Amino acid sequence: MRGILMRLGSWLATLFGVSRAGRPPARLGVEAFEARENPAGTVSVAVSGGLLSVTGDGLANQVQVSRVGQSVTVTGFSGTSVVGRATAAGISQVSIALGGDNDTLTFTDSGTQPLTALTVDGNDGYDAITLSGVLVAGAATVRLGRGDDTLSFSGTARTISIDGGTGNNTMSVHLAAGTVTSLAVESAERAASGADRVTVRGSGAATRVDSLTVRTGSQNDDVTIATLAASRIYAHGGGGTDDHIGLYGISLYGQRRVEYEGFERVN
Ligand SMILES: [Ca+2]
Ligand SMILES: [Ca+2]
Repeated sequence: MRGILMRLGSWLATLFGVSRAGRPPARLGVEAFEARENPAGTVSVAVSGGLLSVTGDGLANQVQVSRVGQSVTVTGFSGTSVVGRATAAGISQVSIALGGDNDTLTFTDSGTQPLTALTVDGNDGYDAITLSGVLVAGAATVRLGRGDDTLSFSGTARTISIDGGTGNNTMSVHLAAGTVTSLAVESAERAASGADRVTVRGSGAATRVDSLTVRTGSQNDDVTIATLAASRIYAHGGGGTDDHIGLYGISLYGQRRVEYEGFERVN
């Protein structure tokens, strides 16, 4: 096998040399060059005041963003390069946009003071996004864009807005203790909205959500809301013929309203 591969490589090299000397080489040569040069693209880091912005490109970026104290470090993996300041101090707000293609983001928040805001845009492509230990005094906003995306969110924020966009999305929210005034997990109500799996799980009665909204759009979706205290819960399964919702271990305060519609199966 190894011999065959070596002969194949030698044959390709010969072919490549011949075509360079004669006609322009085919796309094969160009693609191979790009793959070696920049296999997973570039993320750019910019700092303006206390705002740190991380911007991916149209390639499949793999990036980790870590916050310790008020210092944030951006690291690229698997060939993703970081342009700009890899580490910045005095950061109070983080905005991450991954651009197109299938991106992987891990944001690990070990800050002692909450961020004022966190925004994450997955954009097009099948993105895998993990936001761990999030601590935000204002709005945490996540938009997954098109594609079959996976989001895992843990932590808390004053308001949390998650837009799954289209595609078959898996969105898991694990809330820490604390009060969330508004949590919304929504997917577009379109034919291509996709089958979604949404899980919102709290840390018991210490997790209080004043308003919790889940809308999963068309196709068959699965929603679980568990282990938290809420004033108002509203869920809409959208279209689909086999939508499921499970409500477990929920205590109510304030408005004490739980409403759901568009689900064929309820637990
Ligand atoms: Ca990208
Ligand atoms: Ca996406």
